[in-house]
Amino acid sequence: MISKILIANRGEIALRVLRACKELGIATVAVHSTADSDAMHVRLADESVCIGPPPSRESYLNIHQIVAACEITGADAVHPGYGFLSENAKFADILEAHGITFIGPTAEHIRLMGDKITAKKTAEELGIPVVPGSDGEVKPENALKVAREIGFPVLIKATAGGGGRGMKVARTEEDLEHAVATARAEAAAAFGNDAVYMEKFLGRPRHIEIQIVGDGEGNAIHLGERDCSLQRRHQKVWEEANSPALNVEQRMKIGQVCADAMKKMKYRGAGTIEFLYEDGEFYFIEMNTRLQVEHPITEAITGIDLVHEQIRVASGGGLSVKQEDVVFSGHAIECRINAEDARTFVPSPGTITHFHAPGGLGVRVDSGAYQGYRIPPYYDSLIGKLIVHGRTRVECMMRLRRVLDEFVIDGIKTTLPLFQELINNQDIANGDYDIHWLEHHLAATSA
Ligand code: MV4
Repeated sequence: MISKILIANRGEIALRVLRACKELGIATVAVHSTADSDAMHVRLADESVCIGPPPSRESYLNIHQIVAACEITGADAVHPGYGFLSENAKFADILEAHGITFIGPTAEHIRLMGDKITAKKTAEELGIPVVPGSDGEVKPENALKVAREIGFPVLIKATAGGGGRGMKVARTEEDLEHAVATARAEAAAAFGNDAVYMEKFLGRPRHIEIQIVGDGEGNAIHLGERDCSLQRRHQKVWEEANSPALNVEQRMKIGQVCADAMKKMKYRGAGTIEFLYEDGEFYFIEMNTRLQVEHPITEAITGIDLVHEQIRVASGGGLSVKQEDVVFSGHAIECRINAEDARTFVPSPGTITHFHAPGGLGVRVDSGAYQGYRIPPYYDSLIGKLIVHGRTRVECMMRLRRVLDEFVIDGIKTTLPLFQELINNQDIANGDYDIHWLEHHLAATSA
């Protein structure tokens, strides 16, 4: 049984995990860089350890410091949150070697899904629909043959990539050689690995992801989908559960395909299986072996605390709920509040002079920010998440409109004005958008 959890993260997710630990009566250890000494989760944790100077590689990514903090405090488990070391297989291995429970999947499964080619092959073997494409790595000398078999347009992707980095589209045979060479060069520069693979390019898909949880022993459930299509430069901005594009039959079918796949894998912990969705078809693109930023909208429509599930499973306690007991109720939307200009997205660190979070039925604000909090410039710009739930999408949107008017964050620029624009947009009201909609909207409406 886990008695003390070290939270190897910062910001809103560190606070979120801390809250789940406290509810379970588990002691908490916060770690922080010198830039985060005044962070909310540090104040609320039972213990805290400074693990280094502000740069992430010297603090939140410093495995030695985090293991040392476990030794000093006697933490017997680590929750990695998302980002940082959350999908670092070596970190998982090192913790296990020290007899410290990594609250997440096995290092083997992290590695398997971290390589985009093995991830795709595994998905296909497990019966998950994938994008038509090459059977593994594509070399320049066989790129044309493979592209002709797939059919143009094709997309070249970095094997070690993810999150959209190092992707190149080739629309015709004339584009191909240059696209492959550029993708390989960018992959080598970004990931130290120039291997690329090829897929049929989908032009106007939605980005739909399925939440799963497995107990590591062959049980697994799905908790429905999240539509994350409203993105800018691969940064999600607004996410919804359910997707406006899916009906119940589609939801249950793709959800069960994913749950069955996770049973076969004996997957342990929370995970998200990412799809592109176009013309009624799902195409696997990646699997994330961690908790995601947008997990609260799934919690809102199912009533299930995903961090509780992660901790239960890591303790060997199994899943708290059977698939037949999972009930989807209502609709939820998450707006990511970044310390950025709402139009240019230029980061806006600084001190918050006024912070008034909204409330009421169906309103959740996950944030470590507070009046007087100084936002450090060293980390990503996410300062909080606004999650709104309603019995229907219409009720959820009505509530979101009221909440956006109520939310006050002064002293820095934030993305709140962007959501006040989106909540009044007809395409958004109709749920009529794909992965390119937001960038097209921003370009079309910029001065
Ligand atoms: C694609 C695609 C179109 N066709 N694959 C971007 C990051 C990574 N998750 C995979 N991505 C894409 N893969 C094929 N075969 C379009 C994208 C893509 C995208 C995917 C999801 C959400 C936003 C996106 C923005 C640009 C491109």
